[in-house]
Amino acid sequence: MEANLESVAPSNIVILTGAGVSAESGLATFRGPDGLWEGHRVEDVATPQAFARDPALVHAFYDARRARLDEIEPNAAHRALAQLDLHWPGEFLLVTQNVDDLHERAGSTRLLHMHGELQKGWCQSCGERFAWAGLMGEGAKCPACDDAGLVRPDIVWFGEMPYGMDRIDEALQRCDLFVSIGTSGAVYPAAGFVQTARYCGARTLEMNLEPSLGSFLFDESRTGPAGELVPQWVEELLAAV
Ligand code: BV8
Repeated sequence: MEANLESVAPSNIVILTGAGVSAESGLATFRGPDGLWEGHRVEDVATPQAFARDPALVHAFYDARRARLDEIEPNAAHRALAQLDLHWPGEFLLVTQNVDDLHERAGSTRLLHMHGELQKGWCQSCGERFAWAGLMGEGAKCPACDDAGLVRPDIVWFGEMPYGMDRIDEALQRCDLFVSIGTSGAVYPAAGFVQTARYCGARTLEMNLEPSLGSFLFDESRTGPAGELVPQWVEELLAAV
């Protein structure tokens, strides 16, 4: 008698989050109604070419977003995911496309920022990466090599390789539940994770304010605000542990 997959509790979980999980904390998502990103076209602020063309604009864009972090708090979705991380006995990896620090501040530890972090810098002179809290601007000095003017935000821009891809692939191949939360499914390779998970036999669940571009790829799709859906789902899951 084959076990009904629905009744089998998952053991290894991979979760992918996007800008939608931070929306209820007050952070703008990337594709607002005007398609602009805080008033900018993505190609003007989130590519290496944009940085080479106008470093002052790109630094101002990231300095403003980094400063915003002091004004916001994690929301119920971040807190529920941190609780799941804390209490889940099996393998667990939260992969976020977000560059804010809300998952950490809610208590998540098994966490990977595949697109980098607002609160990190990267020296183009010595290659070191380091914590960065305040304004960076064009003349920032590297804390490792002291060179000034060659520090950039440690953010993965379009056309750059996301971080942790080997670890993510390994986790996707081992997971039996993949959950996507608050992402439009517009950006690769993150938008392709659901296909890898399905190919490796995992069940797939999407929770999003509206069906994403890849909704048809998910076994189950729940629509609504993450701040409501995620705590409900975590409660369901932990009740079965
Ligand atoms: C790569 C950091 C290859 C910046 C980001 C041509 C040339 C080069 C590459 C490409 C190319 N054509 C295509 C590509 C690939 C490209 C790509 O996918 N482009 C897209 C636009 C087609 N990808 C890349 O370039 C990636 N790198 O491919 O490298 C390579 C290979 C070898 C060697 C070198 C390189 C790198 C992509 C990373 C770019 N950086 N972020 C920053 O943050 O400042 S991406 C950016 O978009 C953010 O990280 C964001 O997370 C991500 C995706 O957006 P979402 O998170 O999904 O946000 P969005 O607003 O779109 O959606 C929010 C969703 O939430 C919505 O669905 C909404 O309904 C929902 N929502 C709203 N409120 C709520 C909610 N849900 C629940 N509750 C709510 N309350």
